[in-house]
Amino acid sequence: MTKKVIVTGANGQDGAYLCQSLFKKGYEVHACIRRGSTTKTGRLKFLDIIDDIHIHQVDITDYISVMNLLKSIRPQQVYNLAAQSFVQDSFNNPMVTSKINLDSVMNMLEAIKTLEIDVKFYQASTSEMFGDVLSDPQNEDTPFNPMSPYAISKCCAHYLVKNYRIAYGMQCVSGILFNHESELRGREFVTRKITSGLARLASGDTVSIKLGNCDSKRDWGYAPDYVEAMQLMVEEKTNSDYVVSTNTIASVREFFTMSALAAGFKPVIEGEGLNERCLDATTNRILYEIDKKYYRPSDVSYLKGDYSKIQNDLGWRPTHDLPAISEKMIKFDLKLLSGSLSFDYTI
Ligand code: NAP
Ligand code: F7E
Repeated sequence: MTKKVIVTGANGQDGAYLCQSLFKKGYEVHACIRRGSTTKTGRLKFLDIIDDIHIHQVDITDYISVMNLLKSIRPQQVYNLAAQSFVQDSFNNPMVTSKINLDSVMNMLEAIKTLEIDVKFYQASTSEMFGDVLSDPQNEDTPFNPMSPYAISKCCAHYLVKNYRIAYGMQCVSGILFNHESELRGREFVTRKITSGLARLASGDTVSIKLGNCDSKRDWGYAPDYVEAMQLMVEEKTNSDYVVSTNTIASVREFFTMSALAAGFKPVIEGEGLNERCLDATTNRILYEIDKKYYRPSDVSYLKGDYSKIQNDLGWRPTHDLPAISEKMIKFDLKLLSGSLSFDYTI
């Protein structure tokens, strides 16, 4: 029998890759998208799967809508990826962030319990929950120390999933995923902001990129690898949470430098603090400058994962290192600017 799967946040970076991967494996994919004046399906269209999956416009912050969705589809698996996922925005909009990131999880779990559906539920937890880290590297036993409304909403959702598993024996797991990027990454996140900005500069534009905290270090992986990890977690018989990471780190500055080299620049960094900037040694043009508006009220300075558990239990490991990811993103952004490729995830 064909397995039915619901994916929320289906037109996000991970949602789109996940829908594509699930469809290719023969699942009946029900893609859940938020209602708006226009339906945003840009990534699903780009991956050429829009006609292969079922699209549902549902407000997952509304319990009745979630009940109706689950009742009508009766899926075997639910991947809950919808979120206000931009950490910086969570400081400006903490209530909206909590509503989507926590209430929707409560709605899903409560509806599954009430309907008594035999379903495996996946929650998109995050390395941001480790926050100001309390041990290094971070694994499944590392205590949380969240530093933003986003991270706090995700911690609450994480504990909620754990509680439904313990209290009601429900099949629900959380993947604690470290940062993962790709050609389909949103432009507000620093990696894509950098690669799209560098492509713009390489194509002749002269306005420098403005960045915030370049000392920040992250464990960056490749999104298509990470959606495979999600599926392994959902397919496994025991209900266990897993860290998904690459076990390597780079600073924002290091990511910028490798991306600038991939775009054909010769980056030279000078100055410190707010006076830091990066020049191209060949043309003397400014590639980036610091703008304090991109600093966060409280930032996470360092995250490094340990993926031993998922490697040992489920055989998962990352297939892309950061220079390879950066090069893919730069090439993609250069193609978009030259017009040889067309993609707009905002529609
Ligand atoms: P993303 O690209 O921002 O996608 C999030 C999706 O959620 C978008 O499609 C968005 O819809 C949807 N959404 C936002 N508000 C909604 C609402 N009120 N109702 C319904 N849908 C809503 O994020 P991502 O990178 O794919 O991440 C997927 C999930 O993993 C998120 O839960 C994120 O918090 C979590 N996560 C991400 C990372 C990472 O590094 N990428 C790491 C750990 C955890 P629109 O398209 O309409 O805006
Ligand atoms: O920031 C610094 C910024 O916004 C990374 C989400 O997917 O991963 C993501 O959250 C770092 C931060 O990602 C700029 O201060 C410097 O320290 O790309 P980001 P994030 O906050 O790590 C986690 C795992 C998630 O769960 C989230 O959903 O880069 N930084 N200058 C900047 N960041 C941005 N966005 N823009 C800058 O100009």
